[in-house]
Order: sequence, then structure tokens, then C-alpha cells
Amino acid sequence: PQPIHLSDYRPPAYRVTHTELTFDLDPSATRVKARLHVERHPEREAGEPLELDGEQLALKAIAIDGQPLGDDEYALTESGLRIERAPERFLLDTEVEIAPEANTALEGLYQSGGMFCTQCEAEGFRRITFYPDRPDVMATFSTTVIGRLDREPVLLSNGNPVERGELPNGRHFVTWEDPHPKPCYLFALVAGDLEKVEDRFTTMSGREVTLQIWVEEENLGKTDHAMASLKRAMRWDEETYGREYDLDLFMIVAVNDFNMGAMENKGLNIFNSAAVLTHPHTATDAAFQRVEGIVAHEYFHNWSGNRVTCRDWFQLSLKEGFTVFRDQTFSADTNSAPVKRIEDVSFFRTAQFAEDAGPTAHPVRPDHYIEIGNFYTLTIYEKGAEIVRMLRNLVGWEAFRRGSDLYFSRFDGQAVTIEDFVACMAEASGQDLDQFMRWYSQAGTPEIDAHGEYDYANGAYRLLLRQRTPATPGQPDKAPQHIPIRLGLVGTKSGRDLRLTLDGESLGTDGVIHLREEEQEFVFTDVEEAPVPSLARGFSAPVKLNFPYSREDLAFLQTHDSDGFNRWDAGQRLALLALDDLIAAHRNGVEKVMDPRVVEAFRELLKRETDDKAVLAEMLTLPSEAYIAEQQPLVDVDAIHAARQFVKQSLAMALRDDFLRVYQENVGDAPYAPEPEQIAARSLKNVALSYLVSIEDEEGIELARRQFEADHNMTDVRAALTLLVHSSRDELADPALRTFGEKWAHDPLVMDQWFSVQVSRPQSDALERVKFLMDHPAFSLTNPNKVRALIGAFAQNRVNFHRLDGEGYRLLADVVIELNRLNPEIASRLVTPLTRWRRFDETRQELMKGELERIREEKLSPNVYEVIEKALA
Ligand code: HT7
Ligand code: ZN
Repeated sequence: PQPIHLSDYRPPAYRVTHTELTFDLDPSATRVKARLHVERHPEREAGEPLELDGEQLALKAIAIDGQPLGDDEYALTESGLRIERAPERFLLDTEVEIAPEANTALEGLYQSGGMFCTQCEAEGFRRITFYPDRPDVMATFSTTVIGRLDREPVLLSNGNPVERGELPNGRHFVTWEDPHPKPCYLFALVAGDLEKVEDRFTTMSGREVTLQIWVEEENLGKTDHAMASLKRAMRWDEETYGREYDLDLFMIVAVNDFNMGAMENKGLNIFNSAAVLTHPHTATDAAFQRVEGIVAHEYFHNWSGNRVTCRDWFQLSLKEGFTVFRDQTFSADTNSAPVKRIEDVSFFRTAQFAEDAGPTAHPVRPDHYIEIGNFYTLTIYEKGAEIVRMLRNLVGWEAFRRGSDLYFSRFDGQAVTIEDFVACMAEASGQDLDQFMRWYSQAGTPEIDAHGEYDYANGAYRLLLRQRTPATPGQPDKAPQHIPIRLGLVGTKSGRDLRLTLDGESLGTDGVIHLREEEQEFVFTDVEEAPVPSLARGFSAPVKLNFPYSREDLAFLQTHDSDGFNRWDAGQRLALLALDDLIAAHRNGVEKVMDPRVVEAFRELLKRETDDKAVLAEMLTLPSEAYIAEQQPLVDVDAIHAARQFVKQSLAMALRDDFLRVYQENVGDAPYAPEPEQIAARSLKNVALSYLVSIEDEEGIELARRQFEADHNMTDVRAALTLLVHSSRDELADPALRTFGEKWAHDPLVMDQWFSVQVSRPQSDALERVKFLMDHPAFSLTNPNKVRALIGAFAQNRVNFHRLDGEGYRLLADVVIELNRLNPEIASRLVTPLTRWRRFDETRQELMKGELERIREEKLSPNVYEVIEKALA
């Protein structure tokens, strides 16, 4: 497969202004008739051929302006259909046959259970009909869906239903019209035996919108939270961005087989059932919050993505980065803002940093790709969102909002670029954002080495910053970035933020400095006392910032920093320093000794009367093994696991009574609600319990057992079950797993949790469990949720996936090979852990590389091919 380059972009030779589709549904032979209203693009010369994309389509008929085309008037090519000579403006009619039941890739029209559904982003529409499958071709759509009355009583598509009726042979039809021009990646169709939950929303201008969530009958009781989240998101987008919904109907459909979380099709969002269904007894707090975030994300796309879309797929972060930023802010406003930021940054620093440092690193706007499906990445989504956040902070909220209004009004109904977006922000703020644009073109995580010195004689604090972005594939040399650093200087005597004066200008006590050069010195004057700097507050830029903090400095910041995020971060840094020593001790076979400063810091935390229990729970959570690994030059899986376990157990032993007290203080018996206060108490209680169980404290074990049996809600049940299964108390864990598995055998989303809990356990039988569970009736390789729950979760189980006999790697590679055939998109994502082979010791490197080479022997899909080639380059 050949790469596509951004620099080769040209507008399409022809555009489609209106698209009429008729689907005659059949699992093995669906007929799709398309009538395209085509005209030559004004920027392209006359006489160019018309190129349509098409894959796995059996062409049955083709005509221009009603005249069937002869065999010599069109050509079927490897990628679609070409008509050498086409008029300036014409109607193109085609009819194709497709087989949804054979579509295991879950792109285009496929079947999930008995239901028909579509996934067209990024390039799935070409598996439905011949079409210019590119986002800069925007048309209005009119879609007629014909199905069997008994099997597909519900027939949905984008827009509004305008006609319906019965047909001979037990069939019926519905015609839908979508008045908003859209690219075909936003097309959707759903047909099946579904039930709906309905609600209403009155927009800010007083229009009534009908809201529907369509699910299989047995899930009717699991939609309340998604519906409430949708209404909150709609109101929030009106209040925060002035964006109003623009159709009379907004529908969400839950499907069980789906490659990603959800899809923002115009007026007909299709959701992975895991991203929409919740019930206190089946979904954890985290799942409730995820559902709220995803429902909001897809809804926000109605403007950032649908009304204004991407010119080409290189601009993917235009819609995804902006929309993730919007959903993150929404969730922060709706829940605990500091905790939301801690969670987002924790995840970002673990997973996106790893991506940026690995063989598949790419800029937020890539300049080439083989398979766009491989670019729905943390870099495009999350780093893209961090860039938008920096922009918001650089220009300030008011100018940002003006820029956003300008963007939506100037480009409404158009397909545009990242430059267009940033230009609106520059225009609205009057700021020069030229250097800032490098964030979009340069891959890799900038590293800043910071040094500070207090000049007692002059009351000045000198901060020296040096930035460097490591080389990434294809980008050996990097230019300096514009890095906004929010900071405070915390007085070591007063414990307060000191006034910041820079170049005679006051920045208040919490200010932003701009690092633009490779090396820059900032001298703060009138600094009354020696400070400890609190740098990059709130994670003000997606960078690694190194400052030679002493452990005393970190303990001080952990208690005194006025920035909640940096208080948490100081604790993490302190724990990491202690972990470093212990990892070295483990490797050298030296006795491990716990740093008493960490114990004291935790003792303080546990004593603290705090009203934000959610933040406290985060502060009591040690850095994950994956994040610790990110900090190591070479990952020693076993040493990291042993060191973290040692810290956890040492803290549990030293502070056992405090953890017990915190647990008891936070047991509540109020009816479950996914509300911030309750969620905070549950997470604090369950963190405390995890410490107690880590030392197999009898009282702790008994509390976990009782919590499981009390069966109050899934958050508590899953937390307790996980602790028991991850302990060595199999005599308690096994019956609990059995009870749980039997009770929930009928619920696929709960069974996914049952799979994950077992295969993430550190005990050495995890791999055997995976193999055993792959034969379980609830498992299926064609269902992405199952694959993620079982295989994906196992690949995150660091000690077992990285077994020295290579069996973990072999198992993953076997599954990747199988999925390469069935579902390439999932296969190429699943292989990621193997691509990070360079981070490990020589033995593991060889084993991992060997598996990648074994995969390379296969006849590979473009998705897997691209990833494997990069990994082995
Ligand atoms: N915009 C959507 C992306 C998406 C997707 C991409 C490739 C393959 C399957 C997919 N399902 C959804 C989802 C979003 O970002 O909102
Ligand atoms: Zn999105």
C-alpha cells in the first residue's frame, strides 16, 4: 500500500450536491440504489475523469441522466469506479449489491445481532455505494430504507422522516431527509427490532426537539443517564458556546458490535452499547462518567465536526481535538474539575507520551498516512485537545469564544483546515500564533529542563528553562515550540503564593510565562522570600518538565501549593523518587527500604479534613505501573511491579488504622446516584480498601467480601471483586467470580467486566485464564468489546503479558493475525503493546520483535501493515 500525502491535496474534480439513496435490506444481498446530483468543481478543469470510491461492491446497473452506460464508458478500478468523460452537470444512477452479514470489519453497512447498522467514518461509505468518499464533498441526503416489517420494524436514517408506508411481501419503507449538507462519513442507517425512550428539549430560541434513545428491549431500563447527560450537554453548548441544535429530532442508537465508542452521524448518533447503557447494578461510576462524556462529545460534534467539517483527513484533529476539549470542559463543569483534570492528565502522560515516544509517533496534523483508520489516536484526540486548551489559555476565554463564534459563522456548511481554525483565534485575539502552529506539525513530547535560583541579596528568583523535542520517525530535527508555562512561586516561610514581577510587570500570584526559545531565563524581582516554584500548573502544556526538586520541596508543595493539580503532581513526583530507589534496589538484589517521607506525606493526607474527597482519593493513588515505566530509560517490568507493591504494602502496614477509618467513614447507605459527592466517597473508600487488602489484612479482606456480597452497586461490587481476585485468596475469589459470572451471564457488558477483572490479575495464571476464557460462550472474537475486555485487558497486565517465556506476546500475535482478517481496525490497535519493544530488555525485545516478524509474514491489511512496518523500521 502507498502513502497519501497532505501536500497532494486537490479539491475533487466533481462535487455532489444532493444524494438520493434507496436501501432494500437483506443480510446477504442488500441492494443499494444511488442517484447522485453531480457537477464539476469550479476550481477544476473541464474534461477530467469522475473518480468514485468503492470497495466490495457488486455493480448491477449504472446510468448517466437516465442513459445506461456501456462497458466502455466506465471502468471498475482497484479502488472504485472511473468515468473518463462526464458532462458538466448530471445525474448518476448506480445500483450495487452488498452483504452486510459477511461484514466483520464493522465498516460500511453491517449486522450487529439481528440489527443493520452503519459506520462510515472515516472511509466506510465506499463499502455502501460508489461515491467520492472524502469529507470535502458535502451533499444533502434523501434516504429510503426498505426492510421486513417483522424483522426490521424500525428503519432510521439521518434528518427527519418524511414518508413511510407498507409494501408487498411483508415489507415496509421509511424515507428520511437531511437538509444539512454533509460529507458521506456522517451518513447513517439503522434497521432492526428496537425500542425507544423519548424525551424533549426546548432550545434557547424556543424550538422543540424530540430526543430518542433506541435500544434492544431488554435495555430499556438503562438509558436514563444517557438521556440526562444529553440534555445537560445540549444546554451547556448553548450556554458556553452559543450553539443550538438544528434538527427537530436527535437520535441515539445502542449497538453491541462497534469498533470505537460512538459516532456523531448527523441526527443519528450510533453508540457502542458500552458507551450509552448504564444502571447502578451493571455500570461503575467510571462507566457512568464515561457515558456522560461520550454522549456530550458526540453531541458537540454537531457543530465542531458536522456543521463545520474537515477538508481532508489530515485535518482530523480540527474536529476531534476541539471536540475533546469541549467534552473535557463540560465534564469538568459538571463534576469535580480538579479530579477531571488529574484523570485526563494521568491518562495523557501515560498513554499519549508513550505514543509520542514510540515508532508510530506522528504530528497532531500528520503529513502522510497509509490507512487513516490508524490515525484515530491519542495524539490526534488528546494532544489535539491540549493544543486547543493552550490556545484558550493563551488568548483568554473571551477572545477564544469570539474566535469560536467567528469560526462557526465563517465556515458553516464548509470543509476546512486547522489553519482556518487557528486564524479565527488569531483574528479574534489579535495575537500572533505563527510559532504556535508548530504544535500541529511537530511530533514528539517537548522536554523542559528547568533550574531555579533564589538571589537572597536582591530578592530575585532566576528561572532558567531549556527545551528540546526528541527526534521522532521522519522528523530528526525540531524547532523550539511556544510553550505557555503557568506558575507560582510558593514562599517556603509563608507557604503562600508570592507576587510575581517579571520585567517590571506584575503577573499576580499565578501567572503565565512564554517559553519560545530553546533556552530562556526569566528573572522575577521583588520576591520576598525563598520560594519553591510550582511549574506548569494544571499541566499548562503537554510537555515533560524536569526540575531538580528535593523530596522536601515535593512534600512542601504537596501540602502548600495553591494549585490542586500541582499538589497532586508533587505527591506523584515524590512517590516516583521513592519508587526509583526501590526499583534499583530490586534490580540489584538489595533489601528494599521504604522512604519515611512518603509515609509521613500519606499520614498527613489521611489526617486532612478535606471537602474534596475525590482529589484525596487521587492523591492516595500511587502512579500506575505503566506511568512508572514511562519514566524509566529501560522498562524493568518485574522491578516496577515489585517496587510499587512494596510501597503500597509499606504504606498499608504503617497506616493501617487510618485506611480502616477512612473506609468506615465513607461507607454510605444512600440509594446509588452517579453524583460527584457519592462518587468521591466511593472512590476514597475503595482506595483505602485496596491498601488494606494489599497486605491481606483480615479485617480488610472481610470488608471486601462483605462489600461484594452487599451487592449495593457495580462500583463497589467490582472494586471488591477485583481486590479479592487480585489477592492470593482464591478460596474467596473463586466463589465470588462464580456467583458474579452466573448472575450476569445474560448481560454482555457486565460479562466484559468479568473478563477484565480476571485477566488483569498479577498471579501467574492470568495467561492460562485468558486462553480458557477465549472458549467461554460469552466471548467472541468478532465483537470488539469482548476483544478489548479479554485480550486488550490482558495486554495491560504488565507482569503477565511480558512473561519471560514469551507466551503473552505469542497469544497477542495469534489474535492479531486472526483479527487482521476479520477486523483490521481492531487488529492494528491491539498490536500496539508489541510495537513498543524497544523499551524493554534484550530478551523481551527479541521475543516481541519475533512476534512482529511473524505477523509480517501474513497477508496483511493496510491497517496492520502500516503499524508493523513502522514498528520494525
Ligand atoms: N468521530 C468518530 C470516530 C469513529 C471512528 C473512526 C474510525 C472507525 C470507527 C469509528 N467509530 C467512530 C467518533 C468520535 O470521535 O466521536
Ligand atoms: Zn470525536
